[in-house]
Amino acid sequence: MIAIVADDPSCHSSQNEQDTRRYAQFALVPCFDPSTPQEAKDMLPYAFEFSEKFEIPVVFRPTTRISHGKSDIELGEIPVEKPAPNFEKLLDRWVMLPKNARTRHTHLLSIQQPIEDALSESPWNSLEVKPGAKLGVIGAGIASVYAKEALAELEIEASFLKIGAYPVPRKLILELLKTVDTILVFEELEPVVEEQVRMIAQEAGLNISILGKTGGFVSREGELDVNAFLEALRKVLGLNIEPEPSGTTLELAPRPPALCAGCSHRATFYSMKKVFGKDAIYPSDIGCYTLGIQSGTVETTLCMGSSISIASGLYHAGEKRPICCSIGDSTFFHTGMNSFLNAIFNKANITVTILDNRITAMTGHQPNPGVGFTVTGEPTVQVSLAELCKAMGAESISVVDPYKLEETQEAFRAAKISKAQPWLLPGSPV
Ligand SMILES: Cc1ncc(C[n+]2csc(CCOP(=O)(O)OP(=O)(O)O)c2C)c(N)n1
Ligand code: SF4
Repeated sequence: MIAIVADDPSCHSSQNEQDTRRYAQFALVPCFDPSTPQEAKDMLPYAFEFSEKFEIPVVFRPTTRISHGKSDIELGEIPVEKPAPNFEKLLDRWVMLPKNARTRHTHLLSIQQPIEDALSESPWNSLEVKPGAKLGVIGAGIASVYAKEALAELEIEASFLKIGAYPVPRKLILELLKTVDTILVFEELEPVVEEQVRMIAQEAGLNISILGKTGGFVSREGELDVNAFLEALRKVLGLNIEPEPSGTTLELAPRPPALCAGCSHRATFYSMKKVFGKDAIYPSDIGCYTLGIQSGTVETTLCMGSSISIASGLYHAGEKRPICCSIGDSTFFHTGMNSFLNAIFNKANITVTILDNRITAMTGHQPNPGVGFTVTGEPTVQVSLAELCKAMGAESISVVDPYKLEETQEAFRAAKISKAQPWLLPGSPV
C-alpha cells in the first residue's frame, strides 16, 4: 500500500507547507522522496514491493517540481497479471484489540532496523566520498539535484550523500561524518535530515559543524533551487558567488486566479452577498469557489469540509450575526457531510450553501457521488444532495438554479429569515 502525498513547498496551490516526511517519521513508516520524474516512476514498483515485503504501508512524497515537472521517462516492464485476491484471516494482524495492538507495536519497532538497512542499500540513498574533501553535502529529494548541479558548476570538491528514502540511512551518514569537518544539509521545508544528522553525530561523539536550517543557511520555508544552494555555500565557505537572477524574479503582469467568466459560482455569490449583506459571516471551503474571496463571500478557508464545522463553531461560540457558509458538491460528499450532520444534531442555526456544479472542477473534473458515473465513465448511483440533506435532518432545503437570480435571492432570503427556529428559542419545547 502506498499513500501518495504531494507536498507543496511555497504553497503554489495548497493551504499549508506541510512536510509529510514528519508524518512518516511519526508513524514509523518508510517514506520515498523522489528527486526526478524518472526516479518517481522507478520508485513506485520498488515501493509496492517494499510495502508487501515488510507488511507496512509506505508514503510516497513527490514535491511540487516533481509533480508538475515533465521529462522523458523510460518505462520498465508493465506487469499484466493481477495477483488473485486472497484475504487472509489473520485476526492478530487485522483486529486491533489492545492485545493485538501491543504485539503489532513490538513488531513495528522490530522491523525499523531491517527497513533502514534495506533502504541504505537501495539506489535511493547513495554516498559518494571524495578523498580529501572537507565539506560534506547531504541533499534530500529534489534539493539533492539542485545541490549537485551547483557543486558541478563551481567545481567544488565535496563528498555527497543523496537521500531519497526514509528512515535516514544512519550508517551512510556516519560514514560521511567521519570523513569531513563540515556538513551542509540541503532539504526543502523541515530539518528532518538535519536533526537526524545531529543525533547521529552526538551519539558517535563527533564534534563536527552541521549546518542547514540551523544558523539560517537554508530556508525552512518555500521551495529551494540552485541559487539557494549557492547562497548557502557562499555563507558556509565564505565564497564570493553572485547568484544568477532566478526565473522567479522575472517581472510578469500579476494574474491572480479568478472564477471563469460565466461560472455558476459567481451567480451564487452575487445573490448570497445581495441578501446576506456586509454584516453576515461567510465561512467557505476548498474548491473553485474559494475564489469567491473576491466577491466578499469567502471569509475562512482551511481544509476540506471545514466551512460547515467553522460555521457551526461560530454559532455555538455565540456569534449573533447571520452565518452563511459555502461548500462545493465534491467537498460536501468528501467531508462536508459529517460536519453537516454534526451541525444539525447540535442545532447550529446556520445557512449551508452547497454549490453543486456536478463535478470536482478545481482538481480537473473528477466525478463524485452526485454525478452518476464513476471515474472510468461507468454509470453508477447518483446521490441527490437534497435527499441526503433531508435524510440527515435539515429543516428547510431549497434547490435553485443560481442563474435564476430572483429565485436564488428568494431562497437566500428565506434561509436568512428562518434563523430563529422554534427549537432554538430559549424556553421553547424541544
Ligand atoms: C484533503 C484534501 N484533499 C484534496 C484536496 C484537493 N482539492 C482541492 S479542491 C478539491 C475539490 C473541489 O471540488 P468541489 O468542492 O466540487 O468544488 P469545485 O472546484 O467544483 O467548485 C479538492 C479535492 C484538498 N485541498 N484537500
Ligand atoms: S467551477 Fe471552476 S472551472 Fe468551472 S467555471 Fe467555475 S471557476 Fe471555471
